[in-house]
Amino acid sequence: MNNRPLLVTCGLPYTNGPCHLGHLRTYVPADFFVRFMRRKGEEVVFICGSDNHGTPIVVSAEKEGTTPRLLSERYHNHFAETFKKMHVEFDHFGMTDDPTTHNRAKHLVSRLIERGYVYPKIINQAYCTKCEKFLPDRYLEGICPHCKKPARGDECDQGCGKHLEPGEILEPTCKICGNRAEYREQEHFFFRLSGFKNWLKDYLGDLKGTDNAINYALGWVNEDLHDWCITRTLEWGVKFPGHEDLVVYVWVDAPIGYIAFTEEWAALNGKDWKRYWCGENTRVSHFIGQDITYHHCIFWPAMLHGAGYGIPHAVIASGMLKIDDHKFSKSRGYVVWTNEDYLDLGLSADYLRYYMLTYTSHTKEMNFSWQLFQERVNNEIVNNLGNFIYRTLHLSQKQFGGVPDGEVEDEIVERISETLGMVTNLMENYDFKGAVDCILSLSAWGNTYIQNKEPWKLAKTDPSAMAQVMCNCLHLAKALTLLIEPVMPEKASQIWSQFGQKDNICKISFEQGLTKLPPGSLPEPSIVFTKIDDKMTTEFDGRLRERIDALDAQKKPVTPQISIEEFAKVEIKTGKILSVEVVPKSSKLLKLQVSIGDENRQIVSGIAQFYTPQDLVGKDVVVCTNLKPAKIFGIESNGMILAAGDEASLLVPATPVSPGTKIR
Ligand code: B3M
Ligand code: ZN
Repeated sequence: MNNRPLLVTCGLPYTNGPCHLGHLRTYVPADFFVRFMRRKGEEVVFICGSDNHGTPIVVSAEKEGTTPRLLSERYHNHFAETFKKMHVEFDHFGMTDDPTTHNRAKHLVSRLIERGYVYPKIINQAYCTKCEKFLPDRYLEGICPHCKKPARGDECDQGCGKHLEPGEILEPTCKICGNRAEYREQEHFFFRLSGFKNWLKDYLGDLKGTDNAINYALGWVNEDLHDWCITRTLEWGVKFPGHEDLVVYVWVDAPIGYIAFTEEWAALNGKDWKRYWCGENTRVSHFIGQDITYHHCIFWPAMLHGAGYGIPHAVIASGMLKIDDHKFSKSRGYVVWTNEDYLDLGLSADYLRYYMLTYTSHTKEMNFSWQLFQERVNNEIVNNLGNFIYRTLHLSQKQFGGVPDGEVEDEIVERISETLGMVTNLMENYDFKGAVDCILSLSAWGNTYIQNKEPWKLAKTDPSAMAQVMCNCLHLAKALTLLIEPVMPEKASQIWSQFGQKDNICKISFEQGLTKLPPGSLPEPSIVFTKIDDKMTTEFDGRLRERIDALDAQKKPVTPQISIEEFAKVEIKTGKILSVEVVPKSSKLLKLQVSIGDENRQIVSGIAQFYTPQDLVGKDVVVCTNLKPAKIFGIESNGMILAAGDEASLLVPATPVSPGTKIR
């Protein structure tokens, strides 16, 4: 146990689109961690909120014809509700556009200015002459100067992932109108990040969390650290102190939201926020997606240190998400929306939590597919954990009407305490998959135990031996329920009441909960974990495919439509081939003389591979007669014979018509 208060945060979702599984990859493990640490007896505050500033929000609001504030409120509520449904329970969920973050950001930035960490500099800013606008961040697209992949103004999102400073991107193009942007000089303000290099090296050496965050960050610090432009020419955002025409870059005020939301929580709960953010004794742990490591391991600690706040204790970064082994992509349909594609179909939030925690280790790339999801749920949750718990409750109920008299054997108590020790150790090392697997191994052990003891046979032969087995199994099943609650809170709470427990399982520590059940009756047990059947999987998978195919079809180039007047400009007539000559030195061309009624035309046609002159003489064909004359191989060609496909199947009238008949 640690006497430093633990503050856990999750990366703040931008309020410009709905929640998808990519988001949940950060929030579910954080919630699991918080619930587990609380059960261990730690004092934990769990803070999050929505990120309302920056160009992502402004660009989306413009597209939807609304204001950034209204858009933000809508998605803020959406995220707050979705997290609740996923049983991700923050103590507070704030908005960065609320006054607390504005004030805290002004205070922190002013501190950095006072302490000499901020300086002005004239820089080249991308400007669109057509839109008459400076183009910060996502208003700008172009090519990454480091890896040459397409990139956004402030980040190489499709390539190497590097942060880009204003003026760095190649081929800058306006996102609104597609015009090539030009660079104009403008005064901006820079944070002297380069001055923190040595401090950061030491800091990162002590930072706790996952290797995928810390090792990357150490690599970056050992390379070059550039000063960081922290102002933008935008209306929407936190005003830069002393300059009404500038706002701070969204990555300045967004993490400051973590502090501000703690202040809001503290004010509502009669606590002191400084305990969590000031001094040596803080223990802030940030859960983030791996793609925002730079901001959390480099910018943010330097800002906090520069302004005299406490510094983060740990950064825990989750690997990225794939859908069906394809790179996650909203525009290509490789996305699973948390509500529309999952919760709204009546699926269990707990099953998804379990899958997200166990598919692979937290730091690796996670793949979601409906087949894999079904397999995991059915084989692991239902057949292993659910089976053991239900069998235990059911047999105890049938034979004893509940908990029989008797003691729990030492072996069982030891197994549980050994598992708890291992799980604790894994959790402290942020190995969430390891922890859940360890819990499931205990339940697999329980299944083997009950299978070997065959208590159902003992019912007749040796009821007191059966009572002993059931005492052991009940104790184990109850411990498993407490252990699994941080993973599947809703299901665990249902099971908890089947053990006759009246208190909310969330509030029960291991110390209080790992006690022996008193003998006595239990309510009739019911099945809590049910399987996902093939029909459901096929249906859900079908929905995903349909979306992918529909988006794919949209992307195929479409031939523009033409009006009847435009079509009427093409003159097509029937013709009769009078004579045919081979074009010397050409394997493809034939020179034809064609009658189109009152006139004969010379036409050069690329059909020599498919027809001999004898095949063609006397044939009725279809000719475009108003094509501009052209020279092919030096021979004049005046018209075009129409043919279909790669093998030039000639179009011919179905019944005889006289040459020169107009085709309409
Ligand atoms: N709003 C979302 C992202 O880039 C961004 C996180 C802010 S955390 C302070 O994943
Ligand atoms: Zn433009």
